[in-house]
Amino acid sequence: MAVDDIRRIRTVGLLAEGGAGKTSLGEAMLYAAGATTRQGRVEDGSSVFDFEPEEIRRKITLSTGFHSLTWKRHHVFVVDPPGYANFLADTRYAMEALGSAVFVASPNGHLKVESERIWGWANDLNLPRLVCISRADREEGTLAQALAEMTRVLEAKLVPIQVPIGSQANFRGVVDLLTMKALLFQGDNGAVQEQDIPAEVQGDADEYREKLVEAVAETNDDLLARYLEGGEISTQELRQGLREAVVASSLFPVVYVSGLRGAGIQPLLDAIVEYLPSPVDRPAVAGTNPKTHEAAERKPDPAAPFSARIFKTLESPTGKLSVFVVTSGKVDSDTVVHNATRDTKERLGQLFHMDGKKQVPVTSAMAGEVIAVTKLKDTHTGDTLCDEKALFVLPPLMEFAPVISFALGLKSRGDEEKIMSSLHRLGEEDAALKVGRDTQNNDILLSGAGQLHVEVIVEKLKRRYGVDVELKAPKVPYRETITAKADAQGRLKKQTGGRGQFGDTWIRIEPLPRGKGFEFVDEIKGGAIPRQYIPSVEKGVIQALARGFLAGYPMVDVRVALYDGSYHDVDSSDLAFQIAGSYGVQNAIEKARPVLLEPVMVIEVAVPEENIGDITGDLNRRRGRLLSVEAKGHTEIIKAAVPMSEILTYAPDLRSMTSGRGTFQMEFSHYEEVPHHLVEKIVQEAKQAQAEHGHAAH
Ligand SMILES: Nc1nc2c(ncn2[C@@H]2O[C@H](COP(=O)(O)OP(=O)(O)O)[C@@H](O)[C@H]2O)c(=O)[nH]1
Ligand SMILES: [Mg+2]
Repeated sequence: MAVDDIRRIRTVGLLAEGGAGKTSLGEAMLYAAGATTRQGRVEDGSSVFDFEPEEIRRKITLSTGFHSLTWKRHHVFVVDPPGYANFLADTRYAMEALGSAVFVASPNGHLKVESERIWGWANDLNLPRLVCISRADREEGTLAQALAEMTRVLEAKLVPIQVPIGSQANFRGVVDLLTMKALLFQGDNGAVQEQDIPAEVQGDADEYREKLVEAVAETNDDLLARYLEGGEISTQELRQGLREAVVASSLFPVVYVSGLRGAGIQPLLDAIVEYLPSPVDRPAVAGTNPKTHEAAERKPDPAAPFSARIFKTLESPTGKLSVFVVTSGKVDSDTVVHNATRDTKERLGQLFHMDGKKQVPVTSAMAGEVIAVTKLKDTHTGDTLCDEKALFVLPPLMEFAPVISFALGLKSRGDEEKIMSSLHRLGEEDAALKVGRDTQNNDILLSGAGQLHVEVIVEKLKRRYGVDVELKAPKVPYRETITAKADAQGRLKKQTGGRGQFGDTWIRIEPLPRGKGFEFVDEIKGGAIPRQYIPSVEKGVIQALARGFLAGYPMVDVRVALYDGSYHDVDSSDLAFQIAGSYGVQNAIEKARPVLLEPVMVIEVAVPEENIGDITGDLNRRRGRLLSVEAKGHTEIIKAAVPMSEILTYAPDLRSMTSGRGTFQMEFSHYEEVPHHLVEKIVQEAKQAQAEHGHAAH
């Protein structure tokens, strides 16, 4: 359906940790609004949001889904992002497109760390939110418990606008605290029938009505004065005051549903159109002028110059699909726009709304609309598109550093080019995927947000591009260095038949501070080695350092000085001096007490406070060094420096230690010497790997 009145647009995300019931709720909303003819289910793979085979197989959302619905002449863009930690980059980017959200929680109010993180992002983005308690047909918990728990963790002003009638199997309706009427569930499409409030919930209803009036009055001076003087506040004034408070993100109304059963969905849709903002209720967005770098802003007003953010890229049967939300102004199909991030022109062809995997053509779009276009030339996730005559660029999207790397085992060498190009295409739609190379054996390294993430990438490689790879154990990029200064001779003298080979070098090696890499110093005086052979020596030295000494890992943080040597008029050559240089440095290293270095990560673990003892104890056993422990609400944030080798497969361990409630992120910090008692094992393993590698090559 074309959208004509911007005040009737809602761009709503379903937000929460994985498993909260977002996708099921989205399906119930579509069905209740008549956008679908039957309610799709995650469990049987019939959800229009989770249509990718990798999602259906796992029964979880891996990538944001989209669908529109129409409710009471409003056009609602429903955005359904993932909630699991491995896929939160997609969630964050989708949130940049939203105008508001429905935050999904459970009847006991317990929130996992992902939910807290997402709530925090919603605060950063200033997103108005309804809190929707779902799964009320199945799970235990009273309204008072849910409120207490969520208020404690989120530190937000939650205010029920409904109280539930019955719970679990007996959950059969809600009291609407604005009309003070019971709404009893009818059928499976979210419909309700209005009745008088049953006696059993009258007490709750009166109590929460009073709290609602008070909460709204507190946000509005006029209403507050009247409330304190005991004056009457009409239901109309209450609605108006509530809407303003919600739009300003100062109150978060709480409602009850069962997504799976479709119970209470029509009142939820009513609340979405009544209380959540339209694009014009949202503040201007801040950015800059890419030419002058001056601060600029754009109002979400159809009359403002056009600007839009690409927040997602995906592959579809019709080619690359770029998804953007219009941040200001209006745009038509077949328009030339400016890519302000890359300073290039881009032609938008046909504009589409997305209904699951279906694309619905539209002729134009205005602020708040979620739009897909195909086959953009050089436009990528995060880019800003704008009017050619009114340049404007939005700030870059949040970066997500990878936390785990796997080497890829190829079924055949010839596949390599195909793998790289396939990975490049997957990288287009997945900002958390990074591709690199192992410096030791040139293996392709796949890095991502966690093991599950990388496994999903491998599945997509196979399904979409027919590329079959296996994941090798995660790799630790060890390094080598020396701890003492030493010097040695490196000499090559060969006399085989005709012309001989001669090169002679004296080399000194000394340690440099961590992170300094490599320095080569030429201290040759009086032509002991002719000028033209000095770069040859350096080349030989570099090659020898790259091959390592103890376990074949690159040697770093050394200064190598060439201070003497000799040559032969006929037998000296570039190659002879390369070899002599490499001999010299190897001989010197042997005397310079070489050691192994290992990468150390800084990890930040967020866990419920009751787990803190287990987590710090476990980090200790992993040779971790505690840096800080900080309470954030009822979550503890533990920061520690831990050797990478000890924390390669942390995700499943953390999951089992915290019953799935902990999350972590980590990044590389620095290199440190491997403790003596561990060196031998690493050296043995490296030698074995090299031997196998060598055999494989034959
Ligand atoms: N009984 C019941 N189960 C639900 C409800 N909502 C979701 N579920 C189930 O909870 C699981 C996770 O739901 P899903 O919608 O995929 O959650 P998401 O990860 O937040 O999108 C699925 O097995 C659903 O069938 C509900 O309202 N009632
Ligand atoms: Mg989902």
